[in-house]
Amino acid sequence: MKMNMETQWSMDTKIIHVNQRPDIKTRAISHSIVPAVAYAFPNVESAAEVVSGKVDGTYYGRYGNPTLQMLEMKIAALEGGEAALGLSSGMAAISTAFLAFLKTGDHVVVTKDVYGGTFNFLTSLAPRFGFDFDFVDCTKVDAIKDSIKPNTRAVYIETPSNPKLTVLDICEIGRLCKTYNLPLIVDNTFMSPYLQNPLALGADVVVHSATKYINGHGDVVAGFIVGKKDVIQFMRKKIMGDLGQNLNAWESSLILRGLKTLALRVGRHCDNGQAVADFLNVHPAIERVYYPGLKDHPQHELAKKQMKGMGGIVSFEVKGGLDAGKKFINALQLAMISFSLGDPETLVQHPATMTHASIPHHEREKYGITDGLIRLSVGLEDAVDIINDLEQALAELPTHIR
Ligand code: LCS
Repeated sequence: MKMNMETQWSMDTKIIHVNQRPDIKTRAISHSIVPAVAYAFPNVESAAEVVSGKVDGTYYGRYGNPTLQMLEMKIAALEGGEAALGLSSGMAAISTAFLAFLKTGDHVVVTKDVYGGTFNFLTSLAPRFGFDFDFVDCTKVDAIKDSIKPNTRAVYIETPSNPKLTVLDICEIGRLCKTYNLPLIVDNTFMSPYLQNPLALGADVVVHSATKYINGHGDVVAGFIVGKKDVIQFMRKKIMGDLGQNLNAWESSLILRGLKTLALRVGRHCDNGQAVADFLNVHPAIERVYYPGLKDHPQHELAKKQMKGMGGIVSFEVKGGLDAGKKFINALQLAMISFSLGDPETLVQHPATMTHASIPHHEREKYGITDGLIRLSVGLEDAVDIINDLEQALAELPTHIR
């Protein structure tokens, strides 16, 4: 009997081929876009089977479409999960994951290093839905243990974190969660499924902003949740479907196209990220650099164990604080001042006034998001050009700090 080669495919091959076959009718190799909202059934019984989830299929655009379905199957396979749910944004994925596990009176432990939008959701919306949360230093597993209450229903982490690149031990936190029977939810946006697979390390649910590396071209806002089939089905039917945060076929198609080059893009992001971090780390005008690929990063050894590469995000502080930081950012010529990350273009931003501005100043300081912190999403350009741009902008700073 012939061996099934698919089970032996490497990640690079899977990214291109997994769960994606030529169209049966047209033999087209690239996916087709099916924007239909409604689907016809041969009889009432078969419609009921699809609606109830007994049989896989599409029946109404708010719950999915065939183009998205192909993409969901790919994302599930790349993350090593049973099923995936595509949604209209990363925040839709994150809020759906919280709402699926938490109801009035419940509590969730959340890493203190989270994306500003996640912080915002918890601090502004969670109280209105009646569930409680604690932001905890999840680099210390004992701190997580101490914060678990009788009404705790989930643990939520982001690793590496935005924007400080704190790396958390998914295996260790996963083990703790198992002993307390709590689901562990991991935001894997900074890594993409190419560099880290939290489910294999002991997490129960993975969330992504696909707006970033998964699509990778800065032209789609989207999110994914990956986990067990019954959990994903509940989220699709009872949360996403009711809130109406579906992802349409056009955008699914763009992501399917962007995804094909994930391995190549992420590999280049990692190479460029390391080159930029190495350059900044020894530059006299730089106070400190946050990048897991640097030997002096506090979780460098863990990062090497848990991640296939160090990613393309480098955060740092220039000497001279806020004023010098702003002067430096404004002097950049290639890097563009922008909110997003994971795009082909190198993007720079100032978390205290941009992505994390919704977090009050005293809270930001507590989490190490200082006013002088700068985040660079290192793009796909030639590393030499990126570094030359940084160098010329640093040369604009007053001589006493460089
Ligand atoms: N998770 C992480 C780690 C993120 O960085 C973001 C967005 C999200 C979730 C939310 O995804 P979205 O809804 O935007 O698809 N991060 C952004 C950032 O750092 N700048 O602008 C958006």
